[in-house]
Amino acid sequence: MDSYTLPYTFSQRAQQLTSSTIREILKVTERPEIISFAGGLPAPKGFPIDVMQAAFNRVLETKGETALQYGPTEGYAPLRAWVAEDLKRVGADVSPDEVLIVSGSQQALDMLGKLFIDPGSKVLVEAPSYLGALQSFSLFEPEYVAVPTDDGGLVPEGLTDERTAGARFIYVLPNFQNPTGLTLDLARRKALVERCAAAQVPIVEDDPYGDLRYAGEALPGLLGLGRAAGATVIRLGTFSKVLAPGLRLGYIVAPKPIIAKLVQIKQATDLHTASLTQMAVYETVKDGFLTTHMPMVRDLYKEQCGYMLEAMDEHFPTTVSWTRPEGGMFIWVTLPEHIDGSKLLARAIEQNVAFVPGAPFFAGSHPQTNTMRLSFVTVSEARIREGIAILGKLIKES
Ligand code: N5F
Repeated sequence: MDSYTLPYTFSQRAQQLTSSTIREILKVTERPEIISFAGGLPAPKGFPIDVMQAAFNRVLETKGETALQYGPTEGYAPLRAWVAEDLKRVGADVSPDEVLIVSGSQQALDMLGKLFIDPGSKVLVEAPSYLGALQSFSLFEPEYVAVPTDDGGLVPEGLTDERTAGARFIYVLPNFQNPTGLTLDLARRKALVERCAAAQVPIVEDDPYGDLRYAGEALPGLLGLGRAAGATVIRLGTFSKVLAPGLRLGYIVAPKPIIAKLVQIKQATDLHTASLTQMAVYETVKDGFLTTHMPMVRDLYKEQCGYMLEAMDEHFPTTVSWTRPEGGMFIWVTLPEHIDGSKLLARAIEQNVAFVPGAPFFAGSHPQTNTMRLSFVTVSEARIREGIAILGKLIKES
């Protein structure tokens, strides 16, 4: 945009900002005829609407004045305590005052950018990584350094002294990574936290999908492992994938000095996260609702993932490879080198099928363009099979 032709001037930061590819594709996928494998939109069948309606009602009836009032920036104290207690499941022992409630983990990513990144600051990311995080961090103009990955996800040996020197943090998704669907095994988790402890690089562990495991064994999170190894770990969690993303409710767990700074940043951002939402979610989860609710969601996703993998085995040519996730929402596809995911998307949309091309998930100037991310959670079995058959045909024609 030529800002000098306008009667106002945007900041350089804003001028560099680009739209999220996912959000742009979502505009197209609102058309009902589109079979969308694009957004990581949780299956609405999993939304506990009745339970949440009752919870909102109870909060308004019994604590209405508090729920409709401004609240503390740190968040609703009982919810912070619940989060701290819940983290024992991933092997972490934290106190409630190390928990800050935020308006979705996307807000946490923005706040971490504000906290850690100056123009030119080194930030370590997986290649590929969650494009929404790259979009958040990029506002603060970091210099990204990509850490190599292979079939097992991030390669800890790739954290060489040269890469880690002076890095402000490393951003990692250990479970069913967005976009690859890959999970770091225990040995890699341990090696990662040890290297980061030695190099004094804080770890930002983003784990929205950890509770969506439907195969394999649960592994301890980086928070507990990292603390034991002397690393600084900041963990991001969210209610988006276990309850509903429209709630816009998530949390950050970090050592107290980091929480204190983040509280100042959040004050400047939005004062605090919606009181009513926090209280209703606490009311929903406090007596163990998720332990009965999550198996239903996991079964649903496991089934959906199976349909997509089956259809891919049937329709995709042998020149294409893809990941087989143990949980989460995404399958990552590597096409023959001459096929560009963005061009394939343009042709797929003409045939009413959408996905997210892989390139925007790569920080820096060498994206792997022959890739795409497929989400299997929101579309019915019949439409998964139909959409994958169309994609298979388009790939063969390319
Ligand atoms: O907690 P919330 O809903 O703000 O989740 C943001 C988020 C943070 N970190 C990772 C690794 C994520 O995958 C997400 C959500 N990502 C979805 C996706 O499709 O990649 C949702 C994006 C949907 C949208 O832009 O509408």
